[in-house]
Amino acid sequence: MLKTKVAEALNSQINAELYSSSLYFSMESYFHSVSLSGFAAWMRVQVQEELLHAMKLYDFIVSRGGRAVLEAIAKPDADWDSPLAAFEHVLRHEEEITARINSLMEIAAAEQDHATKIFLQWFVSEQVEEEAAAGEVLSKLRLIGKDSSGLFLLDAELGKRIFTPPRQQAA
Ligand code: OFO
Repeated sequence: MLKTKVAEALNSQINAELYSSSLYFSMESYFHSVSLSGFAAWMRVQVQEELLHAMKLYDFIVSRGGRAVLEAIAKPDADWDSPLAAFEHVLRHEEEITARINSLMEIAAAEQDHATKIFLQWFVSEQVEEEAAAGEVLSKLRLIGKDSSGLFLLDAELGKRIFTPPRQQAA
């Protein structure tokens, strides 16, 4: 059975993951509005991954006899000054999520909840990948600068990203 502090922290993380999903859905719409369909496709995969993160938390809470409680999701930004500004936001956001996962891990450790610590290890590793993926696109955008042909090449590259369905992911 989950202790109250751990259950509350896990529930709060469901909300954070749903917000991440909403933020990236909003970015997908922004990229469509500036005719960068590859960036938009990259964001759609990100939306799906964030929903998966929320569902993993939900399933874990339920499997431990807890009750998943859903709350209102904050309204995400709708516009960014440039693709660079959007990806600066992505990296900043992922760093905030990493900090949240780390503090969740500390709560689980303080409560001596070893099962939750093991479960959260997947999120710790995932955050390394999330920050690396955002950082890579951000670095390329900085190199590209105002070169529109570079931007279109990156758009084509990002458009190749595909979502790996949950059953094929190492969980
Ligand atoms: Fe982007 O990793 Fe979840 O929130």
